[in-house]
Amino acid sequence: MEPIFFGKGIEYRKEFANYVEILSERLTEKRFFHSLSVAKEAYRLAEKYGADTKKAFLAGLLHDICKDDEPNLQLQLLNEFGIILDTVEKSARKLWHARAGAVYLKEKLCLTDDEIISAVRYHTTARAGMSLLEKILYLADFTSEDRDYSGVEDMRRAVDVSLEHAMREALIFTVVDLSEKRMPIHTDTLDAYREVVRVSS
Ligand code: DGI
Ligand code: FE
Ligand code: FE
Repeated sequence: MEPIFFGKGIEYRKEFANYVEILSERLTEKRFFHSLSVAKEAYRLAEKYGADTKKAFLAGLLHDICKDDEPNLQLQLLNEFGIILDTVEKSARKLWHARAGAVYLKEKLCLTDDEIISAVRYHTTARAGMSLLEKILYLADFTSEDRDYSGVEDMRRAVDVSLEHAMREALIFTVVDLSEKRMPIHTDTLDAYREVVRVSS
């Protein structure tokens, strides 16, 4: 099962058939559908906000490429390429797939586009000073058609208002959600939050 693509998304789906094939082998059916849905949404947002639609599609497609790998396999990949995890990353294995994904794309799939690799790296935590492509991937992951968490409709409305507004809402949502679950929050997430949520006088 795949989402229905529109416009140039149809061409990109064909152009990246090799990557889609790799994903279909690496991911569960649900995660595979999610990845294609994020590609579709990232393409839509790129068109709306003037980013490179092809890069956005590809970043969406590949962003969770390591998500269904065993945690130990993800760690092994990170070790193999000399990635040192910080304290929060060590304790939160959900953060590993973003770092592993970036390494996998560069080292295993020989992807050379640093903008896409960086968007994948920061798609889970966000960070301060994000590029347009990084924001688009981060938000597409929140608003893709397969998402059904409570609050998703608000986020879909926010993303059509402006990227700035949506980033603010998404980061507030994340910080509240992680705090309620008593989870450690990564420094990059807190830096991103501080950047977009400022005291108004
Ligand atoms: O991979 P997806 O499920 O599509 O989405 P994602 O890459 O945004 O991952 C979301 C998960 O990552 C969710 O379970 C919360 C977790 N997460 C995101 N930021 C942080 C975090 N976990 C911790 N402990 N700290 C964070 O800053
Ligand atoms: Fe992810
Ligand atoms: Fe995702």
